[in-house]
Amino acid sequence: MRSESCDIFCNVIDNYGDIGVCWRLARQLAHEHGLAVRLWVDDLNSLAKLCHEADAARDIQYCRGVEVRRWCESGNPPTLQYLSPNGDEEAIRPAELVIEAFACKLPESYVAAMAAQQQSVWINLEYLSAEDWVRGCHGLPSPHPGLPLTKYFFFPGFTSQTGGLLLEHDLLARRDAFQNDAARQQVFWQSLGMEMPSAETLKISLFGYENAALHDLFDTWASGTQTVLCLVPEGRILPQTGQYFGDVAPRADSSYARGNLQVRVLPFVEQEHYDELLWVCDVNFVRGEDSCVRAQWAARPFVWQIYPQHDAVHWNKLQAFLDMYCVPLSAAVGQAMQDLWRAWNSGGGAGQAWPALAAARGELNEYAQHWARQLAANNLALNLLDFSQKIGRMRALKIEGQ
Ligand code: TRH
Repeated sequence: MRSESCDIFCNVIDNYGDIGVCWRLARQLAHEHGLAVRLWVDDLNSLAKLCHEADAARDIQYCRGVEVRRWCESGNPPTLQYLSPNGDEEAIRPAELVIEAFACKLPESYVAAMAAQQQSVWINLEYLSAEDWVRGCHGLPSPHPGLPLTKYFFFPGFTSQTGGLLLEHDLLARRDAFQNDAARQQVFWQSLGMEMPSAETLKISLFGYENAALHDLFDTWASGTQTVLCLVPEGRILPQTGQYFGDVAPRADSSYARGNLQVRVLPFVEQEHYDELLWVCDVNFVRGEDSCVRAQWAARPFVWQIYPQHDAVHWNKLQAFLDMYCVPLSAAVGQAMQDLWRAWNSGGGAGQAWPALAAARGELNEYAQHWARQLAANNLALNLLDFSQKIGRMRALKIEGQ
């Protein structure tokens, strides 16, 4: 039997990737699979950026069919604040499926309740990586050192030996409908207060962290022969964007121009609407994890700024993805992609690497469609539910056999 209830625990470290993945998964499990989902978040302000109806001041609320709870521990020993929907303190009742996102470490009191009740399948949902070792670790058990409980590692990924990627059941159909509907695209541009750009304008979305490679890329776009419209969502790359145009206080709706480059700063939109930005653009610059996956579903050429880690291990992760993605591409196009991605992530040389990638857009476009179609068969939410069902069955057999 499939699980009917799910607790997802999310510890927001920084940025929007942790909560972005958890919020997307929570909505999908609730909407497409009918689970009663509780999302426990320690920083509700981050969720409110992705879902404007979320109220950072409330301990319990319902947003888009998901029960959202403040993850708060108090007392000695620290105990999860576990309230009934009307606000009364009550005993912890773990869900049938428990997802610990990105090894966020569940509250001890919650783990003790799982051990006592023996009703839950406990999954640690890991970060996405194309590295080889992932397939050997996906699905591995990790027995608790002191309690009769096992946690299972679940790795998202790009091959059938991994847990796949988050994909809403109708996303690709919605993307196609949007991309074939000029009137809807017009509405999108109007919502930004802009006219629909001409077909000759190269439209680029640019979501990124601080990046020393930006000005050099802007120089190339400004001095190029094609008009470039660059849409920059508010965020960490904004100060450098403004700086290029001499603006010390850039903000949503600021617009700039130099040579053939036009730049427009966009407000950070709700998570559901970010896809539309990717769908209207010809090339998408993305970062972290979730926006990178969405760019792959958008099936347009994209450039990934990976989340930088102190020990530089992110370079292995970046290279592993490039190695996997570029295999079927012609040598020249594969090289163009590798060069621009490495330049963009190393903080220099992106302007020089750009023309080769721009020239490769035809092949990259076609391949991006193929890549998305091929990945779509490996759906993370479905895999997660199948996996937890299998673990639940194994546990039931074990209990019966005792
Ligand atoms: O915000 P990020 O840099 O998150 C990162 C990574 O996930 C990284 O792996 C993690 O370790 C670190 O956080 C802590 O990038 P990411 O993953 O793309 O998440 C951004 C989310 O924001 C994604 O769900 C898309 C969403 N988004 C909107 O909802 N509206 C917007 O306007 C934009 C630009 C993004």
